[in-house]
Order: sequence, then C-alpha cells, then structure tokens
Amino acid sequence: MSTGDAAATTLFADTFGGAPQVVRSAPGRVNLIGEHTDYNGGPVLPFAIDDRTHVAARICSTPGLSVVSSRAPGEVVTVDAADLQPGLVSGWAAYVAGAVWALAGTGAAVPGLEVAVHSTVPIGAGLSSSAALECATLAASAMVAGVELDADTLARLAQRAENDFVGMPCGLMDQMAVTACREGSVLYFETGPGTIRHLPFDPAAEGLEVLVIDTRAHHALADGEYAERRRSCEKAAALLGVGLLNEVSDPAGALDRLDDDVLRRRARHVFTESARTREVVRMLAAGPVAPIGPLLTASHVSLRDDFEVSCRELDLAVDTALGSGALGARMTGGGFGGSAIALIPTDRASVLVDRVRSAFADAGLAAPAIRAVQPSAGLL
Ligand code: GAF
Repeated sequence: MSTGDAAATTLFADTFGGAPQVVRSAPGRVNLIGEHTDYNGGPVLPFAIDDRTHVAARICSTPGLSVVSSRAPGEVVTVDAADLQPGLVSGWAAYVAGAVWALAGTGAAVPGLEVAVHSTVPIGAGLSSSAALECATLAASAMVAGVELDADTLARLAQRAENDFVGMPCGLMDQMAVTACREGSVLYFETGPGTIRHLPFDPAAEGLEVLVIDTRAHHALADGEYAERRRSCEKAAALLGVGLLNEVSDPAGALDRLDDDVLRRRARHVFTESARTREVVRMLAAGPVAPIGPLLTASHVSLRDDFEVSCRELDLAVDTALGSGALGARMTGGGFGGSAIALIPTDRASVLVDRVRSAFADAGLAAPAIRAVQPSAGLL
C-alpha cells in the first residue's frame, strides 16, 4: 500500500472506525501545452504529476454521505441523500458529492457512503486538485457500488460533476489527464474526436527537467473569467458558422471575418495554440524534447496577450525562468494565478529557483513553491 493510501486508510479508521472497502487515488497534472483549447474541440498535452488524492470509502447503512479530509481531520461533513443535488453542497465536499451524484445519474444504485480523503495536490495551484478529487471519488464509489466504468466514461462523469454540480464550466482535459495519463508519457488528447495517444516524454534523458513554479496567487475572479472566455469562444464560433472553433477549416480567413477585436484575439489564441500543440506532438514523436522550448514560450505570450488569462505573478515567473536559462516557459492550467512550468537544463535549475525566489521577494510577492515534476501514473 502506498503512503498516501495508508494515510487515507488511517484517517478513515480514526474517523469512522474499522477499515475502508476500497482506496483509489488520482494525480494532479500539469499541461505541457494546449491551453484553453479543450472546450474548443482542440488538442491538449498534459501529464500527471506525483502529487495524488487518495479516497478511502465504505458502504454504510445511512443513505447520503459522510466525508472527512486530512486537511480538516476533525470535521466530518454530512450530506443527506435528499441534498445530493446541484447547489445544495458547497466547499471542497461538493466535488465528492458531485461525483457521487454523477454516478447516481447513470441509474446506478449508489449506497450511503463513508469517505476519507487524503491529498498532496495543492489547492488553487492550477494543478487539477478538483479533477483528482472527483475522479478518485468516482472510482472508489463505483467500485463499492459494483459499477464498472471505463476511463473515458469515468472522466466524462467527473466533468459532469464539475460542470453541473459544482458549477464550473470546464472542458474535459483535467479529468481525462488524471484518469488516463501514464508514467513516463504525456497524454495527447484530441478533444474533438475524443482520441488519445501516449507519447513517451523523458526530459531527464537529455539533461533537462520540468519545474513547476506555484506562484501561490489565486485571483477571486478566476471562475467568472474562465466562463467568460468560454462564452467568447462560443460566440466567435457561432459567428463563423461552426459549433466549435477547431472545426474552422481556414483559420486565417476566419480571423479576417471577425470584426470584434476581442473575439478575434480569443479565436487567434485558440487557432495558434492548437497548431503549436500539434507541432509539439510532431516534435516529441520525432525525438528530442529540447526543441519544443520556444513553442512553450510562444504559448505563454498568446495566453498573456490574446487570451488575457495570465497575471503579474505568472508573467514574472515565466520571464525570470527564461532569463535564468529555461528553454521555454509558460503558465499552465486555466490561469489568473496558479502555476507556471519551465523546461530547463538540470544544471541550471538551482539558478532558476534562486532567481525566481529573489524576483518574487523584490516585487513584494509571497514566496513561490518550486519543484521538479516527472510524468507519473494516472488513476490507480
Ligand atoms: C482548467 C479547465 F478545467 C480545463 O478544462 C482547461 O480548460 C484549462 O483550464 C485550460 O486549458 O484547468
């Protein structure tokens, strides 16, 4: 049993007494490239990291849910069966309740559950703590309910939990990443046709590493701004006569047909980011990792200037990383705070860490958390 599974099991025993029937875990993720493309039918290229969320569960005789987290070990949240409805559960327990609600929505007979959660995925860092909690809960609750779910169905149910129960209109990247990623690979997910491919990704073989810089910035407007970007893309697609922006066959001509400057820039980001992502896929399939660096940086520039989802902290992290020898750097995830990634020669990593810390201190910002990540396993 892994340390995380053991921690969830101990929390379960301390809270509810006895042992859980199952323990499942799902990782956080970083996205190498392909940002704000998933709800536009475009490609994404995430990989799982080794921070995980572990969910221990057991059927109980009382309908509804009793949930505890190692982040607040003394506080058991109870949800009556009648309250397992969108809008009636708030806070972190909504992700657990939403997952159980989505499973029940398949027609499965979901029993009353006791659930203990232990997670090392940082919250608000743009590393998919929500999807990890939803997917691990779905996997655990399906198992105790005797329901078999394939990876694709599980990811889509988790997305439904987040869209319709929690109320965040996310795409499918995060749930698919935490479910389907494999150790040593990035996940090439073409969200339009729904195809996935695992591409080996081994920066260490070239003396490189991927650093995650968690800026610790989390802007309160983030969810509203995300929804607004999604609406803009849908509006641009409707004006161009397609369902999703990635269905446009002639991106350059399409941009000329968009009169509104903001919509044109939003669409331009989606078109150029999709092209960059497929170019990175082509490069990784051909061999070395190092040449993808400039495409990562171009992605950041597009997210900053055209899509306008970066912020001061992310720009500072990226600019300082590039000035410290990174081959490429970009924000990762939805933006408005959260984390940046940098691809850097391992022998320059400590220089980057020192310089980013100093730059944040000089700017009067809280100290960022910086560490190397390796492509890790998905749902276990
Ligand atoms: C968030 C969302 F949850 C994803 O679906 C994706 O849109 C991402 O932002 C941006 O690429 O993580």
